[in-house]
Amino acid sequence: MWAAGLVGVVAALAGLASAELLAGLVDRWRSPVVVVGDRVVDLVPPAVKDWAIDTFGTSDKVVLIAGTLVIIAAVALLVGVWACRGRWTAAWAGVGAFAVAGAAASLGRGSSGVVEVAPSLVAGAVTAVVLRWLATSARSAWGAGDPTAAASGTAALADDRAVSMRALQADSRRRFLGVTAGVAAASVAVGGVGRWLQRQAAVTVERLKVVLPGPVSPAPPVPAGVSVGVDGVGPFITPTPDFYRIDTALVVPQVGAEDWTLRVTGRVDRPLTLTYEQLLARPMIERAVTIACVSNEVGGDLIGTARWLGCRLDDLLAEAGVQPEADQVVGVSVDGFTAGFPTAVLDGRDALVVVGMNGEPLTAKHGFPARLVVPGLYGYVSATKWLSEIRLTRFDEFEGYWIPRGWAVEGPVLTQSRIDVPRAGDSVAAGEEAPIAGVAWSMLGAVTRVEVQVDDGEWQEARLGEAYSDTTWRQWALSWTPDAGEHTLRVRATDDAGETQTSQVTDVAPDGARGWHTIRVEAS
Ligand SMILES: Nc1nc2c(c(=O)[nH]1)N[C@H]1C(S)=C(S)[C@@H](COP(=O)(O)O)O[C@H]1N2
Ligand SMILES: [Mo]
Repeated sequence: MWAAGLVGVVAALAGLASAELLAGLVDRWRSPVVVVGDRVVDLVPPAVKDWAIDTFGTSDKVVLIAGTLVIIAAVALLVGVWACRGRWTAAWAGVGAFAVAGAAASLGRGSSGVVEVAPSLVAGAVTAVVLRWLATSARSAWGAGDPTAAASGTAALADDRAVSMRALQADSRRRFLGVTAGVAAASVAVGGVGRWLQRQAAVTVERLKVVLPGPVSPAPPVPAGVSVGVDGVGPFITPTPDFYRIDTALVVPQVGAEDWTLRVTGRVDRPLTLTYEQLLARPMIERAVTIACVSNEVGGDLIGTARWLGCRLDDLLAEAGVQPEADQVVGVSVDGFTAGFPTAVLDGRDALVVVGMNGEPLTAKHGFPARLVVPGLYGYVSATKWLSEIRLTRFDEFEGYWIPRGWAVEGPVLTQSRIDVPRAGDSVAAGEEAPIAGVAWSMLGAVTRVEVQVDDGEWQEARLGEAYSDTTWRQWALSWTPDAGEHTLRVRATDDAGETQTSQVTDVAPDGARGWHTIRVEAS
């Protein structure tokens, strides 16, 4: 009996898993279990619905799906028994009824056409094939064509024949169990992948539906003059698809905005909870800000500039009422990551609870639905993505994620400059004019001078692109006519406080890389 039941349940599992996978792969296709659940919700009398909501509260959907699965499992048991007894007509009818029910349900509510029945029909077909296969294997393992009849048949057989028969059957039972376990495990894996893909798609669709409010204070337009017009020096605003991504997440968290909230907690007079809608309703400002990773090597590309849309963090915290003993603002992510910076950093600079990046809702990779961006600080102490909580605390009571792992408690972005053109190892034409160009940043002051040294010559002042703001990088370029041979190029920036970058190279840990970006090129 148990083997027959197992056959039915595992066959149903395989069918449902294939449907989940299809629903994950094709946006318009939906999981049969979910569509059936939807139809039940549509068809059930209001009184029953009210009772369900009263009894199960917000878990009513979970209960509904669980209930659907229990019914499927019960019928699957029965179908398995029929199949193992060779009552194929009944078995096929059972499988068919479910495929048809799923198909019919998928034609209901918001259907966009007849192809939507595909997951249910495929589920039915896969179930049928697996059922046939496992039932046949079970029948040969249990002999007498009927595993539901337990061992009575074999026990009746006398002497030697019975013994060898039993050995043979023990063997094929092991094989049956192995195959069944394999099919079950594969189904769970396939179904899991399908659910995961569906979740991704759901958040993508939700994100596409978001209409961002306009900013009460837009970012000043980017003048053409910010660009030095050299090919190979990136655009001043980094396109989102090219923007560096750094985080500890193995898979990008898919956070839906619908049931997401942002809480302001800890050492505040009035803890706050905002829904996504409430967050969007706050006055939004837009600012172009360059953000960088502390792990950016000298010359590295873990830096980018975007137009960030968000509400002011200082306003939000003022509303919550930061208590005087709080000295740290900690962003907490839904994935458990934390990053903290001094409350003193909120000195009027445009620290934002960001919802938009370059005119669109944040992408999942960059923190949808919301993240922090604090000009002047490395991401690891400030730029929490998939933000769920802003916690006011003290440095002597809380350390952000990277601090116990050996990184500095405070992470102001160091002044740096980078040569983008030519690239290290490039060969350039000797005797022809070629530009040397790149970007430089000083995140709270301004870059006032960039100098380039060719081999051991004099430092030459580069032409600077127009300054945009003191929280964005600045492009620079110098024209150069190389002699034939190998050359070493170096760059250094000076900020408005008169500080020139140190030549002393340091590792990225614990507080960011120092030193001059130096490359070698060949002119011939
Ligand atoms: N939830 C979460 N947020 C995070 C991180 C993380 O690991 N998890 N990494 C931070 C670091 S180290 C950096 S440099 C920035 C990078 O932001 P980006 O991926 O949007 O460029 O995100 C910050 N926010
Ligand atoms: Mo970082």
